[in-house]
Amino acid sequence: MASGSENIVEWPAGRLDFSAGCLVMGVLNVTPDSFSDGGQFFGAHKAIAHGVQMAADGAAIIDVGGESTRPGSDGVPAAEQIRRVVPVVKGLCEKVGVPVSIDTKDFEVAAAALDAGAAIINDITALSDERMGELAAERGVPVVLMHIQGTPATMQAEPRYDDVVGEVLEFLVGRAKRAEELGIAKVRIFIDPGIGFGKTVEHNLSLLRNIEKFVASGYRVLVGASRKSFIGKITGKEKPADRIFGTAATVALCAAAGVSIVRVHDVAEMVDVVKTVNKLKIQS
Ligand code: HH2
Repeated sequence: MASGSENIVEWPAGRLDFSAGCLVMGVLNVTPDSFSDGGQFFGAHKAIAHGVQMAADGAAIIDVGGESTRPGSDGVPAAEQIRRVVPVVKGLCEKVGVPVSIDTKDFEVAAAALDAGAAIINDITALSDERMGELAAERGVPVVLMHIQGTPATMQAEPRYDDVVGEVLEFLVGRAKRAEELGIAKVRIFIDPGIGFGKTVEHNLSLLRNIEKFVASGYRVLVGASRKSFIGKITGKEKPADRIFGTAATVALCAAAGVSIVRVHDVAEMVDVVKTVNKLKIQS
């Protein structure tokens, strides 16, 4: 494990300390239709209260999104995402001491969220709109670059790879290098294999089994497997909220493998998992 200052990522609007190991990012979907918690936090008041609770439960980042990207979803116009997320980002930034990230593929939404106080951009299309990268470079904020095959509307129709691990890793390292060219410091780049985004159950399992290869890339890694359908397929749990123990298994595996951030819905439970695995790992 890296030591000293390598474990601190600092930028004008925030700071993350990885010296204990993996950190937890709490999911805050301000949407009526997200796959696991759609409608539960749709409304600024409820959303802010949930974000405050997740921070109190130990989340190191709160990830706010105004558009569901579940399989088959069509997308939400930028103006509507802005209407949903900006009051929540503003309210949360006043109330919590941890960085807020904005989960969007849309440049206008990212810009509005950063103006409202967000401090990280989480882009499921890995800067497919390069204005997003320029914005991150200009503001000095970290970015999460995620892999997706296709678009949410079509991605689960027929995902295909010759070598899922090799192809996803090559894509992400390519996008990370491009982000560096756009002026984003390497320490502020997180790569994410995009569990469930254009992947079969077997593809997801291969990516998780080989997550060390992503960690070995030299970029920090984020994984979002929380409550996803492959866990339901393995455990027989149809309701996403019943997939907590399955999620915990993926979180433990990722934390043990050196993943820097796990993106989860059940923050209090996963903070316990991460804290325990971080302690079990031999620190050097
Ligand atoms: N997964 C989802 C959304 N954003 N971002 C990253 N970086 N990695 C992920 O795995 C990821 C993500 C999907 O989960 P959720 O936000 O709960 O669902 P929905 O897209 O239906 O809102």
